[in-house]
Formats: sequence, structure tokens, C-alpha cells
Amino acid sequence: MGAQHPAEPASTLASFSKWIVAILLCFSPILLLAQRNRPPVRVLPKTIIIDTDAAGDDLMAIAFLLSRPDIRLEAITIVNGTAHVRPGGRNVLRLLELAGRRDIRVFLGRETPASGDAEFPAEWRRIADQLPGVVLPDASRAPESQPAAEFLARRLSDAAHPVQVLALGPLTNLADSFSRARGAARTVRQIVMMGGAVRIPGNLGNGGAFKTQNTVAEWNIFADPSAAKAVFTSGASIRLVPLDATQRVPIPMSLLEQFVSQSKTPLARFVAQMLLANRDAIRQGIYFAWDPLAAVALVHPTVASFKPLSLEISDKPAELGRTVEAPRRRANAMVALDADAEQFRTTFLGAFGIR
Ligand code: AGV
Ligand code: CA
Repeated sequence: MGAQHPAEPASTLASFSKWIVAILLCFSPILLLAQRNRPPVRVLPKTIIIDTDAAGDDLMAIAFLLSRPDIRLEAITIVNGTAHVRPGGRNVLRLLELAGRRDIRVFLGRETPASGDAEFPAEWRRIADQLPGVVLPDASRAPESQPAAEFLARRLSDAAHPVQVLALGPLTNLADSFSRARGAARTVRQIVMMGGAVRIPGNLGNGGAFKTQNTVAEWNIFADPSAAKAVFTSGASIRLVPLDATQRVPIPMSLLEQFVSQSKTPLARFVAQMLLANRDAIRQGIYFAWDPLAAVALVHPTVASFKPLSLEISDKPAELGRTVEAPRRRANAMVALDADAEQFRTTFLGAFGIR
């Protein structure tokens, strides 16, 4: 008797666990199938701040990130660039209104670069300020009164709540924030930025809107080269999406057509309007996914092939703002030299529920 008793619970346990195993085995193919059809579940969304100069493609990049459930967009700061700061801020607030996101604060940057007086072409600025052909609701609120650089300095220094920054215009606000708060460059989790031209020509002369001999600089860096220099020497973790990558992703007419015919959300319909407003350039194959590619690369870095490089910002007058490789120095950025147009397309469309 004494020998049998202790054996009893063990054998009950053994048969019980056999049942559990059998049940699990029955369900596992179903569970696996169910999981295959679901997007991977991210426990914590990525917290990001966007610094933007509010050109049309900046707004499309923002619309994309607003449509991604795995992104927590905490704030948007406006930098002087393609749009002027106030109209740019107003348009971003209108886009947030459309998205029903009155919780995302908008901060305005200064109206001049850290150095120099380079300005984006007046016609591009007028288009970005006024958004012809695009209908957005009025904004029901104003931007924050705190200046962008002050907000960034404080927020990026908060080591307990690290944040990623998506920089889509000149680097004036980021440079200002780093000079205000020395630690910010080291505490910011990562800066994903669109800018520069590394192994290909620049884009200052594109469209003939700007006359210059400088064939090597890209607009975002050229518009404030000393700010760019400050950011590239700051020690911050940088993921750069230069023209080398964006030139691989011209927006095709077929993408415009898909947005026009398949949009089901207000943000998708906004992108459709924005693409329609640029249809001539799209038809000519000269409208690239500049900032949208950087936004997709923030979510899925595999959309581009990143390589560690050491980059310096040239201050030579003939090549002001050029991103120059300094091969013997330690790498200061992960740089995208190529991109996958097909992956861009499916990820960008997919966020808006279009396939
Ligand atoms: O140089 C690329 C940057 C990106 O941040 N911008 C456009 C994107 O917002 C400047 C730019 C290049 N070509 C342009 C630009 C064009 N045709 N119109 C407006 N901006
Ligand atoms: Ca931009």
C-alpha cells in the first residue's frame, strides 16, 4: 500500500500531461496558420518625433507613419526649408486634423538657417506653403509656443524615454537642440534622415529652378551646411537615406493610379491628391520617394542597403553642403547606397490598406 500511494499522483500527472500534449498537437497547425496571416505583433510601438520642412512628400511620409499601428508619433517639429515655417506648421496641423490626431503637438523652428542664406526655390516654397490641388480641413488648434529646438533639446535628453527622430528637411532644429543640450546627441536613440548625395551628383539644379555651379550637394544639406556638420560630428547614431537610395525609387504612375482607385481612408485619399498634384513630374519619372523612403526605412531598414561610412560636410564654396566620404575615419553614419523599389511599394501601399 505504502508503495502504491506515492505512485498515484505521478501517473495522474503523466496522463494529464499526455492529454495536454495531444490537445496542443491538434491545435498547433491551426495556431500556426492563424499566426501566418497576422502581421508580427510588436509589444511596444516605436516612439518617434518627425522634424520636417513640410514639402508635399514630407506630408506623405507623415501620412504613412500615421497609418502604421506600430509607430507612436509623439510630436512634429517644423524646420525652415521647402515650406516657410508658419504655413508649413499650419499644413501639418491640418493633416493631423484630417487624421483625427489632435494629441500630437507641433513645434515651430526658427525661420533662418544656422549659417548662410541659401533658400529653396521660391516656386517650390509657394507650392509647399499653399498646397494647390490639395483639400485639407482647417486646423482647430495652434502650434505650441515653445520653440522646436527647446522642445527637442529637452525631449531628446530624456534617457528614460529614448526616441527616434525622422529628419526630413535641413538639420537646423537638430543642430540647435544639440548645442542647447550637450547630451542630447548621445541619448537620442537614432536619427533617420533624408539628405545628401554620396556617390552620385546632387540635386540643386533639378528642374532648372535654381542656378548654381554646385553639382554635388543635395538640398537638405545645402540649405544649412553648418547645421549638418554639427549633426554629423555630434556622435549621434545616424541612418542616412541620401539621393543614392531615393533615385532608385521614382514614384510610378501605377502607384498614383492605385491610390486614386483604391483609397479607403482619409489619409490615403490625401496621398492620392498629393500624387495627383505632382502627376506631371511623376509621368516624367522625376518625382522620387525622397522622404517617404526614409519613413519606410525607419519602419523596415531592409528597404535599403545600409553601409557604415564616415561622412564629412564640405564647406568649400564650389561644393558647399556635399556629403564627402572620408574613408580613413571611423564611420559616423549608416548610409543607404541602394534601395528596393518593390519593397517600398508594398510597404507604403500596405500601410494604407492597399495591395
Ligand atoms: O532633396 C530632397 C528633399 C526631400 O526632403 N526635398 C524634397 C524632399 O522633401 C527637396 C527637393 C528636391 N527636389 C524638389 C524638392 C522638388 N522638385 N520640389 C520640392 N522639393
Ligand atoms: Ca523634406
